[in-house]
Amino acid sequence: MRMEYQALKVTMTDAVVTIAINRPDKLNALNEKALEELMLALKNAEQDPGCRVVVLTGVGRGFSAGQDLKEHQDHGGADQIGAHVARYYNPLAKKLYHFPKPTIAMVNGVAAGAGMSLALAADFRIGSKTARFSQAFVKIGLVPDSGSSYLLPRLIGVARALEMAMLGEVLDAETAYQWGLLHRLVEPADLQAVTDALARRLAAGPPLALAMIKRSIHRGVEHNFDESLEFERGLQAAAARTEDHHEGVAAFLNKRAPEYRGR
Ligand code: T3D
Repeated sequence: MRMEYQALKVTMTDAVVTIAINRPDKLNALNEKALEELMLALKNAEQDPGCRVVVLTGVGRGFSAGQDLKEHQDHGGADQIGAHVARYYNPLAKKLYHFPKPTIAMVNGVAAGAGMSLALAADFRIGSKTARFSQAFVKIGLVPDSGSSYLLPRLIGVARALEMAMLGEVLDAETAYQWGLLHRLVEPADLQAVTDALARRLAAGPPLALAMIKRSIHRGVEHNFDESLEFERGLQAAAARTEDHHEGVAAFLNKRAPEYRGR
């Protein structure tokens, strides 16, 4: 179904849905419209059987500068913040983190506050050399939200996460890559092509197995070794019953590329 969005640009090429936050003058700061539409676009992509991969990015020179602080102030944000996070940010962070298809954050520019949290919740982060990251919350007397307190120490370690969260400094792309925040670091001119190549590769993978891999890796960081073994065993039994598994083995044995159908 084709949707008209006000705060997003949503496009689909082959099996890849790209969701771009489209408030470039505000570095794609998140107002209520953008938050509502992000949730809607993700739900649509989840339900669309033709979509196999989602790319999240920003229009212009920013990825997302987090909560729109003008709207936050105009709406009496300080008093409403708990309810606002519960209504918008937490469901969005959960939707993205648990999304049953591969997700890529194409980090074109600054990702700050909850904008950084969204990038962290994606499976892959491909960064241009113009990417920057800031746990900006502390700069306005707030604390990491939208999953940053959970995801950041797991991605870069407790010491670095504390440094980012307590100082709120802007991390450049090179350092973000060295710290493991970015999977790939590319020239701005190559960002789209490198992201497209990864997205196409993921889109050609076995969708059911990819969804199960994500669940199992997430489960692995949340549970102990013995529980993870048992969870893996259950998923493996389910994966082995898919047509895609049989196709993968047949393709290997016949020395041809597999054609996965998500069945
Ligand atoms: O209500 C709730 O639920 C609260 C939830 C909170 C979650 C959060 O995300 S809290 C954190 C919110 N974000 C920030 O505190 C970041 C604020 N922005 C910055 O620190 C800087 O803009 C950046 C480091 C991100 C980028 O700096 P720079 O120098 O590249 O750009 P700039 O000149 O500061 O910004 C360009 C424009 O975007 C500017 O507008 P103007 O003056 O050209 O009209 C600036 O005001 C606007 N902008 C940037 N960030 C925001 C924003 N406008 C509204 N909200 C923003 N977050």
